[in-house]
Amino acid sequence: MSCKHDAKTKMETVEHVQSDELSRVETAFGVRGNCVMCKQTIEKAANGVEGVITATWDVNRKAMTVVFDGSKTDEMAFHNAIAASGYDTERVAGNEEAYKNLPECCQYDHAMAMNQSGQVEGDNHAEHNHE
Ligand SMILES: [Cu+2]
Repeated sequence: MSCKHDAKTKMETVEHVQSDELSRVETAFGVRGNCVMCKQTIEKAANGVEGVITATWDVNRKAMTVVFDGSKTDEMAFHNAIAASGYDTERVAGNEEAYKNLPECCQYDHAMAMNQSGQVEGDNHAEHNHE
């Protein structure tokens, strides 16, 4: 009773050789937003930038960490891409039209603190006021 594992392993492992010429730059900056949907929108925008390696937005800290190829792009490209999707960054205000088209839950407070150290202020018990 032997299962024949005849599956032909024809998967050639493609090795992505990381060239040393790639100038890997890591940076972090504040981006306003509310929730995981914001996270998707923000990260999608950042991942659309040519030269991006990784882009992660932290919902608690309201902060973006991006790693990119510095020979292809620069930090401002990420600020601009994220702002174009409707979100405020530390340096570029979010596009108003895009902001208005965000789902209601994502229409963050423009006065929100960003790029926080990680401690969330204790009063955030998410008591939504139903009118
Ligand atoms: Cu959201």
